[in-house]
Amino acid sequence: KAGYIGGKEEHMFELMDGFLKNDPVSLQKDILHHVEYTVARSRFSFDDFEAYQALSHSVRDRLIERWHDTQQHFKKKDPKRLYFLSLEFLMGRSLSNSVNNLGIQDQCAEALNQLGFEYEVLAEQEGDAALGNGGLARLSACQMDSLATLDYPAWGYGLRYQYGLFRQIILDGYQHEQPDYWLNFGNPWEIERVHVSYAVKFYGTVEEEVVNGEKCKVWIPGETVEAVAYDNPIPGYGTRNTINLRLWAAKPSDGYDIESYTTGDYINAIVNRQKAEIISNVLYPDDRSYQGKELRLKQQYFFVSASLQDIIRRFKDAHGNFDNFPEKVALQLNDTHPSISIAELMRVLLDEEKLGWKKAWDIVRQVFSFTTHTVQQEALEKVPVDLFESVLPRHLQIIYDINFAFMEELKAKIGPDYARLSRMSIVEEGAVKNIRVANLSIVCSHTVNGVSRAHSELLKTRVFRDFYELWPEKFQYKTNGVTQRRWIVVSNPSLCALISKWLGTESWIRNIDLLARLREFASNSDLQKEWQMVKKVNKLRLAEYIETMSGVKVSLDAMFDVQIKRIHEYKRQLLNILGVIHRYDSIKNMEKSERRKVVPRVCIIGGKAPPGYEIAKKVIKLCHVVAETINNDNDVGDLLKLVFIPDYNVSVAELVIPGSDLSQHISTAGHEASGTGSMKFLMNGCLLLATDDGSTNEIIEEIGAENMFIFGAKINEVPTLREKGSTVKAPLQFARVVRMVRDGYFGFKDYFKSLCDTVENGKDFYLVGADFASYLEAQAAADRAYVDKEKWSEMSILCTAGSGRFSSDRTIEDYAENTWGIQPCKCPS
Ligand code: Z15
Repeated sequence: KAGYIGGKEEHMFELMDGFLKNDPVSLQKDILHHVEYTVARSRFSFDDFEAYQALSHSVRDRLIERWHDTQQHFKKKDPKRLYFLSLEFLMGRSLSNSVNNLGIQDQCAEALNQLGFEYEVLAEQEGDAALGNGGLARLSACQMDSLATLDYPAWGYGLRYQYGLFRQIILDGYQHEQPDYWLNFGNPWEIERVHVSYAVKFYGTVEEEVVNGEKCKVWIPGETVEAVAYDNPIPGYGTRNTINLRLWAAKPSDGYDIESYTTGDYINAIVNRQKAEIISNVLYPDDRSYQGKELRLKQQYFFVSASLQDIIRRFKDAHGNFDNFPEKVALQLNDTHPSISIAELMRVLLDEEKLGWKKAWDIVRQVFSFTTHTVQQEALEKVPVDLFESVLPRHLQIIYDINFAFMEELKAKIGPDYARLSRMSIVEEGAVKNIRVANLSIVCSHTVNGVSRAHSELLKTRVFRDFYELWPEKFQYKTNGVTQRRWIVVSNPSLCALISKWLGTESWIRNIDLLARLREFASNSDLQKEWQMVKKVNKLRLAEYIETMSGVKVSLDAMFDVQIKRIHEYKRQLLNILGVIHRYDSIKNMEKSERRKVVPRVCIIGGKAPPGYEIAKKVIKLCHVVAETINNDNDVGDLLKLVFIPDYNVSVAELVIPGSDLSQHISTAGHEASGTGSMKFLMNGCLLLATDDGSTNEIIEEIGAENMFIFGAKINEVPTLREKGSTVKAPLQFARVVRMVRDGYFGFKDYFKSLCDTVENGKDFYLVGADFASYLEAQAAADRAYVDKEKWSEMSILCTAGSGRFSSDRTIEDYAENTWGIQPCKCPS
């Protein structure tokens, strides 16, 4: 066999001299090797970035070894595998995460030290991989970490965007977008697989043919694009298992000759072929408004088609027919974005594998599980039928056939309730006919998951009520979680060390339930002092960052109050800013003597507005002008600062979260499906100021409402409050702060008019005014609590101690057991 010299495995090991070693000297040798031969710099002169590159390549080598072993082991055992399909993964940085999961941080630090470099400084050289928008995308990344750590035989599949989420530049307080050139300096964390590539087809026509006396449909595509695999190894923590995130890039296919009669023809032909790459060029930057764009549909189908070809090839390598496909393959749909894979699998089984409708359908409905991340009707994807027909004509037919069968089945069950039938149909009739991708996903999946308990209730009673009544057994929920490896161990090393010291073990990094044992020590004054020290160190780091980014000096004695997330009206950054204005106004109106009682605050806001979302962009501008006024007012001084942190992303979050005292999760009840930011703050001992939305009530169960600041309308109160509209009296303070903005206290009067209009004159869809009074009360309660340092520390410790349920390890185990039916498959070390 090729590669085996003399067919002896032992000899292979001799030649390789065993595996790469992780002692400092071996690491040092490898780093220098990569400086010379990979980075091609002299080992006598290289800078921090080049050292980062060389270190990364050394780590990458170790990942590749483990990756090979893991894949080999999976192949041998042939377990049921999970394929996690997602159009977005927000991986952030890889070096620190990989080094931590491999358990070689101290050795790397020592190796670098002797070469005159500092590990932490090198880790900072890395830019983020931001192939996603927000919560949904970071959730995928956290789940990949848990899948690897828990030894599950899983693969991630997605798209390798040339440009990730835009860079946010703030000029004069306005957001501007710049392309994210993340690949310009090379990417050591991916392995290009030029030989793993598949043809993906678009457009064309469908014809009927008779093959062996049987009628069948043949798709004659009009365009072919090549999908090339890029593998991103995902190392587990405390295990050799290293799984794969395979991302597809579009390349022109080399299948056709070019016939040209002039030089111009020839040049144009090449240039046109190059346009194929557009498909994987850029990530769509608004995560919940879909405009029925052709490119978006092509992105979805492109990654899904390549992934399924890859999955089916792997399956066929080990199995003679499709009988046990459902026992070997679980396909997870991360939101509706990859749902075209349902029609694609059906098409492959029907048209290519010739299994016949019944058998194909039987397989399809056993393999897909679908997770939805939203409660908002308008966030549910729809694809215009015309568009579908032009890009994927055969898939449209298949969807029609699925829908026909479904409608028949439904009619037989519920009778001629046409209103309901039309609500549940996969095809939306009307002026513009649409495919309802969510309906397709529900009909064809064996399980529909929500992302928190409250979300699941809303799915059952509102969003997908008709479907729940038809198939109650399909509906489950898995409350989201985040990985403690990144969100404590990597981003908050001092807290990590402190936790391990008090628990007397590091096992909580794999077994998060152990965190609960911190409760025992919550009132221990030694722990409290050390806990405060850790917070102080992290606040210092954050304060330095704030000063560099915005020039504002902040006091470490102030409470750091943080809201970082995408900017959306429903997340109510406006409520936060109006609250800050109220605080400012109150301080201004105080006697000097009264001011001494004010608890100093640093209010920190960060997040990106979707480029086309005007109101969200105005919120950013408002934050800047209010900050300008407050931060330069000598009456206020250190009592209040407001800062906007530009270009919020995963690595900024890693810096900000550990340095926060209080964090805000203040969406209008019934709008945030889960929220995962809150979980990261909890793990880091930050108190939450939150509405009863998304996963908040599950957090309350773990932490206790007495250790949180909960306010605002409850989910069930929201519809009534909305109906009452203008008759709900917003408090006087609310009218006053909105008036300040309207009257131009902070300037830009005309510009902010439309923003103010969203919360006044009976509109206020997101109930900013209705919740304002209770918001201020919750803020006041936070002030009172902050004054008592011991009490605050105890609450903070209890937050960390109670955060265990919100580890993605728990989420993934639940999925494995109750949705995917997969077992761990541990690679021997
Ligand atoms: C997104 O980040 C989320 C939902 C979506 O429908 C889209 Cl398109 C993007 C978020 C939810 O808003 C958030 O509540 C949830 O925690 C997160 O997905 C992960 O489930």
